[in-house]
Amino acid sequence: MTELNKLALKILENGKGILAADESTGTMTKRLQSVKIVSTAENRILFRETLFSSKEMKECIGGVILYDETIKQNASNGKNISKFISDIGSIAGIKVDTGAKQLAGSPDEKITEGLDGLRERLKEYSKLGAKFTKWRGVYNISDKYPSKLSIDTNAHALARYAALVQECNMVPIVEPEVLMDGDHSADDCFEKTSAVIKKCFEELILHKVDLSGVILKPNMILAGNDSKNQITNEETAKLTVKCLKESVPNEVPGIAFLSGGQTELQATENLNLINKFNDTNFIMSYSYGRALQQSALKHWAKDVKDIQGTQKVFDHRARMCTLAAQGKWSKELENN
Ligand code: 5MM
Repeated sequence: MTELNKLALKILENGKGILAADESTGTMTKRLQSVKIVSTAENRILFRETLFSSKEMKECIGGVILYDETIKQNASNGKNISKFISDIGSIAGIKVDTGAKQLAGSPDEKITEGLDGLRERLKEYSKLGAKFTKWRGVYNISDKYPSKLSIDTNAHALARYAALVQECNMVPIVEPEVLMDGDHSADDCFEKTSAVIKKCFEELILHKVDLSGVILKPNMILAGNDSKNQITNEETAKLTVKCLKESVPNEVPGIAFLSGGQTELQATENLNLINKFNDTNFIMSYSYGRALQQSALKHWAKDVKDIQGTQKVFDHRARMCTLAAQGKWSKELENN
């Protein structure tokens, strides 16, 4: 067992998942403005520290993905944020891509940037305490998309990223996100997500990435938001497991889903069903942003001094997701 494999397993052990708190300043500003909070560096760290110091962090959250600004900030007790997180018993990670930009040659699609200077930035993040990293490729679905160009270029970038990250002894989270936007069917989502994931692994292998030291962060298989033909949660779970079983090499230790705009409840229920149907060796857990933070953010925005109340809301979400990652969640537990 390699050190990277041990680390990947540790992040996802015992139903633990990942808190994706890596919103770039632009995204975080949108989130804060939606609840009428001014987006200052102080407010951003205040909300995040409120979550990071919650009770369930220790037992439910194996890793926290940070953004460049956050990993350079201190908690209110003066500790560097990575140290603050590791003292709680979780592990700090860092988003290292610099965002999805217009793809030359196919301007309606995106290519994720950030490879230039990455080796040096990784060394800096490692010194700041990061043990794992994240890079997100984004794909949209329509009749002609994702194009071969988008699938190939994003897979290439993800593989170059992952190879550099492992060279720096950190675990790369590989996140190919096929978006929910549109009126496509679940079958389209299945077919296109499968093609995207297969190409990612083809490139990861070509770039000699140790697959046992990688965490995959995919979307679940869902019909598009605007589709009239929505599928049941059971169907989502079965199709998601089938897609991953067919597309992900066995060496990969763990899969941590993104929530992608699902409600907190839907993301939890689907993860629970996925684990009930999971007949693979992969750990199937979560790496949620919105599905872990939404309710807590709304609560906090009503009274930013109500730290305990906000933490209670977050703790419940984290506990429910961890139960779902073990197939032990139920509506009764959710409502108690
Ligand atoms: C938390 O949001 C992350 C990125 O934000 P930017 O677009 O500002 O870079 C995002 O990558 C996130 O980690 C994943 O999409 C999962 O988040 P959700 O909310 O979909 O679970």
